[in-house]
Amino acid sequence: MNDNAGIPELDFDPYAPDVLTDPYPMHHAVREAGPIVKLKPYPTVVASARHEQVHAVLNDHVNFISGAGVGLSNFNKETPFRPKSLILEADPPLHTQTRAVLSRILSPKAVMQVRTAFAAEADALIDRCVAKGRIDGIHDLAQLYPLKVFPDAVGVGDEGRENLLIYGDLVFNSMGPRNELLAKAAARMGPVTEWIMANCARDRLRPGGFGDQIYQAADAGEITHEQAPLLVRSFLSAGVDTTINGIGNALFALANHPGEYARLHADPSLARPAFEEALRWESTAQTFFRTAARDTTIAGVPVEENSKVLCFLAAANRDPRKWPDPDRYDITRRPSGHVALGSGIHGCVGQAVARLEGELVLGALARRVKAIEVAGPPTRRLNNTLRALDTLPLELIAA
Ligand code: OVV
Repeated sequence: MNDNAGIPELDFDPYAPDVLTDPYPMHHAVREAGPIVKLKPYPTVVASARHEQVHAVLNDHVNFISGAGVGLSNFNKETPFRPKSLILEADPPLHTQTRAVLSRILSPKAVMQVRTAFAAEADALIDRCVAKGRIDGIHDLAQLYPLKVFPDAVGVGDEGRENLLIYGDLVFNSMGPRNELLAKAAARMGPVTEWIMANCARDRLRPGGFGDQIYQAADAGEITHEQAPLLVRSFLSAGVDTTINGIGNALFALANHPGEYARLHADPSLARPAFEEALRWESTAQTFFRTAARDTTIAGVPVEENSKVLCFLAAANRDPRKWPDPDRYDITRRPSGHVALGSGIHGCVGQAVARLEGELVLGALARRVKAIEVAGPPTRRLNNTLRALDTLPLELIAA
């Protein structure tokens, strides 16, 4: 027994560069130590890497709130690095209102409307990649696609879109500690935040796009006009870096599992489940936090009010208690219940768009490319929250 009511205490720093480079040994150790653990470098945090507890925390928004931040920082004690997101870092009743608007704009039915345009871009981009043969999977494919189709759908102009990459990197780094990664991301920020906020204004957004539809919801009185730009900011924060890395990680999975790629090529209708399994196997958003709103328990273990609760999404997605042979990338697994897109009232509101992008890129690839070969060692872009590649050299063998 110890001071922490018997909670195992481990000496891992999830944000240390070697752990970010290869988080899987830490995931294993945290998962096997117990349903919840403490981490020595972060005494005010309790963490879980098991599916059951991560799922339970995400589905209890009364005890485990988001309004005090969904990163390491506790907004009850520290000032948020930017005005709080009105959906991500909000609780009911505010969250209920804003979520209803974004949820309608990004609904499966609404997303059907952009499918034709998104499919044409995927086909054109894959054609260009096949023509090259040797590509960098990140710069030539995973980055270009979301950076084209998503801002187009939101209705953002063509100029300066690279700012979205810098901003996304910053937002997701800001959910970790004030380490060197955050300092480096913040140093690049200067004009980027201004560019982002300028592009949230109504007169910059194409009429009818996702962004403009937020202002239409304000016209209809569902939200206020003051809230509208911050909700557009959520699109620009969460809509690009996430899908880029989802697609990049899926390419990494397929390139390293030629047998699975062969199955995808033989049956391109497996594109969607192959993307889904990549989300489980190499989860883009590795972690999210909640904050205990009161003294409560997780798995019967007391958790003190105002504790930050670290949910290791990526580890839950490989918990052997939930998944048979969890480290295996299997495109026909159909991993329903994975938490790569969260779960509960805060579950990814853009998931229909994210899945569409993944499906269309992998589908276009499956139809035109017979095999993907790893053409060199990939390099990682370390981020406090995202599992991200910087480069992924690939050779595409045309069908
Ligand atoms: C899911 C997510 C990630 C980052 C930012 C936001 C949301 C936001 O609402 O700004």
